[in-house]
Amino acid sequence: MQVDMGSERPRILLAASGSVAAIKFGALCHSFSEWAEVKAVVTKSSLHFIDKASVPSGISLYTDEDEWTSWKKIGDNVLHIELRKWADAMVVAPLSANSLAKMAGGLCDNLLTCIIRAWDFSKPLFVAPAMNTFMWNSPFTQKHLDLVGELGVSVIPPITKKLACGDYGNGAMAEPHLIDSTVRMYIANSHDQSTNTNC
Ligand code: PCO
Repeated sequence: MQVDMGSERPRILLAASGSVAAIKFGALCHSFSEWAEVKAVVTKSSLHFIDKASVPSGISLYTDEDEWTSWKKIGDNVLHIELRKWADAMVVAPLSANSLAKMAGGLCDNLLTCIIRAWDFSKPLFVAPAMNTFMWNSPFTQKHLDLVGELGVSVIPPITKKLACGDYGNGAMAEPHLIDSTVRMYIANSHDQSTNTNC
């Protein structure tokens, strides 16, 4: 059955941070662009793993460099604020251990974390963590997840499989189709609730 989300496609900001799972970012962009208007934000470390050619050509891809090359004088738009205003929802996939820690502490030292620091938490923010099992099982992780959970961030949990280093364990990013369907269903349900006046 087709999901009716109204005539306008939702505006989704897709972001990648520096985990090996960023190799799947292109696939994620393809999936989301089938039903949403997508803009992409990538960190410097994520670019180590992302093949830019895998991102559909219709999707604007923003990096830290774009933040300040687009600003010249007082009154000019600031990119992280413009993207925060533009998006109906944000999805960080993969979310690395480092970016999770920064999020939990409110640090903002790159385009991605500046958007999160300025985020309007009345809009959905999803994260799909990805890291080695030892990092996932570290007590830091639960503390950081609790902090971002209190802010209203939704976590799409990692899965157990073979990791980048050859270890087998929990910490692999959820599959792109699951991230896509989780976000899509959430947005379709929110749309249904806001348009259903009979109950
Ligand atoms: C370091 N980090 C990781 C990142 C999480 N791993 C994954 C998967 C990939 C292969 O399917 C790498 C995408 O294992 O999301 O492995 C580990 S030492």
